[in-house]
Parts: sequence; structure tokens; C-alpha cells
Amino acid sequence: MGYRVAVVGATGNVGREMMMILAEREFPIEEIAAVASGRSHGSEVEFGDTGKMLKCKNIEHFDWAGWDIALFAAGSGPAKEYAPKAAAAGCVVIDNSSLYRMDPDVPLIVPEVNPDAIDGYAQRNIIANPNCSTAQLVVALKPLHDAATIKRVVVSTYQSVSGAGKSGMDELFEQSRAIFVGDPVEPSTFTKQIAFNVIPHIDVFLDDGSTKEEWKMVVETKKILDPKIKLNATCVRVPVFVGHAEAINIEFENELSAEKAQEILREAPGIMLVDKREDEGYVTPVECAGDSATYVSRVREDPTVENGITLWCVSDNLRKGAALNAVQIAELLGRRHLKKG
Ligand code: 11C
Repeated sequence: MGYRVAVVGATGNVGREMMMILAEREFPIEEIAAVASGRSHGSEVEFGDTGKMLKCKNIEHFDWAGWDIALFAAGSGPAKEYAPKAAAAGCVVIDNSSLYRMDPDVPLIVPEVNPDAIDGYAQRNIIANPNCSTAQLVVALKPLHDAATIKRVVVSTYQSVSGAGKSGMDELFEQSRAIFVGDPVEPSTFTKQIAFNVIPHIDVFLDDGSTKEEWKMVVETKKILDPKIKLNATCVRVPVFVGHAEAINIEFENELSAEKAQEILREAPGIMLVDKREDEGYVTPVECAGDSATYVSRVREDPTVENGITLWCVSDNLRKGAALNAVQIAELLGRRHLKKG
């Protein structure tokens, strides 16, 4: 006996990855639906690598009744219009957009960090999935916070173009090709040339000079991990296809040596510590793409503050940063609330 699961936005980067991960983790499925906008109606997506092809159903006419879980990866617009309809029909929505994340009646979940918050899901029948850059950050921070209480975090991100969807990946590819053959480069998804460049601007600017991507890292970390943590972020787009990297500087209330931090991270759920002071002793986005772990490397003490640690953290933004986390939420929901069989 399994669940009736709809993947909404099934043709996009994250939707396809959700299909892949549901199949890979053998999520108990009775029926799976690929749901997409009218533009994708009739197109087919594969259910993971199973060879099973699913014809996309048009979201405008989809009947949510009888579906247990909907994984939404369609952006804020469709989430606004259709998530409440699905939820009202009794289908629990796990939404990857930013729309509901800060709603006090919507749990924002990273299963390794705040699984108990899921118990509030029934208030709206909606659960939010965090921003990709927040998800990997809180996975790395949580065990260290438990050990020594984090006071302040300064994080700089190096975010891959897949965070901006398929158009971002196409733009990096096209611009790289154009530069090689001497064609003109026209930014479109990104604000400036992304090939052979880095751009310190993700999402819109806010009044205080930060960007919305940076703001999301602050408020989501507080909601998921601890409202007392102070955080300052600089989010940067880099010419990498998949995998977000983060340089994280952490200040603690209590003493924590680099050796102890490594020991803690080695045992922490969701983390792979790869930390040797040699050429192969750290992980980069290219190696983490397609993988489920949040990798931590280059753990070292920061002697410029009383109790400081600096580390490097890399994860596949389409997996832990989006699709994998959503499927893990569905698994948690199944274990705790929607038991079947
Ligand atoms: C990026 N982090 O890399 C963004 C993508 O709030 O879910 C995800 C945006 C979000 O561009």
C-alpha cells in the first residue's frame, strides 16, 4: 500500500529531480502524477530511471481529491493559486517556493534539523521547503549549534546557475559558446554576463542594500534553527552548472576546537566530512552534483574571535537544496502522520 503523489512542475529542473529521488528512494507510491502548466500539457516525463513515462496533466484541470501528497516545484505563482486548492481537498502540499516559508502556520522543515515542527502541518495542510542555500547551511550548523551554541554566522555563497532554473543553465552554456566563437553576449536570466564571471546579485534588492536571497538565508535560518542566531550573508552567482558552495564563518558562545567540530560533523546526519589538508582533501560542486550529502571541508579555527570556526560547505542545490529535502519531508510526514499499510 502506498501514497498517491502528484509532482507539480514536473518538467522543470526540480520537478524532474523529485521524480528521480522518489524512484531512487523507493518512496511507497500507489500512483504518481506529473502535473504541469498548460504549456507542458501532453509532454512526457520519466519517473526517475524506471522507464515509466508519465504524460503531464494540466494543473488547471487537475482534481486534487484522493491525492495524499503534492510536491510543488512550480514557483510562487502556481503555489499561490493551486496549493490552497490541493490542501483544501485533503492533499498535503510540500512547496518548494518561497511563498509560504515565513507563514507562521506553515512549518518550514529540514528533516535533519527541525523534524518536530512538522507536527503543525495540519493548520494549513502546507509544508514549506527552504531555499537551497539555507538548507545546506542549517544542516551544517545544527550539530555545531547543539554543541557550542552559535551566536553569529557570516556566510558567502557561490551559487550555481541551476538555482535559476533551466534558463540559467542554458544561459551559461550559450554564453560560454558565444565567447569562444566571438559572438556577442546578451544577459537575459542573469543581470550581467555569467560565463567567466561572478555576480553578487541573486533575487531583487531590498531597501537595506541586501538582496532577497540574502534575506531569505537570515529569516529561514532563524525559523528552522534558532531565532537568536545572527546571520549576515552575501549571495553570489558563479558559472557552475550544479552545486552551491558556501564559505561559513561561525562564532559560538562556548569553546569549540576544530578537532571537536570535525568529530561532531563526522557523525551528524546528512553530512559527509571530507577534510584533509591535501589536494583531494575537500569537495567542490563538480563532485557533489548528483549526490545527496551535504559535504563539509576545510574546518579550521578562526583566531580573530573568541570561539570561531570557519568551514566550507557544498551540496547539490537541486537535491538537498530542493527535491531531496522535499521527499525527505514526505517520508517524515508518512512516518509521523499519514501512515499507510
Ligand atoms: C538560486 N536559491 O540559487 C535560488 C533558487 O527561494 O527557492 C531558489 C529560490 C527559492 O537562485
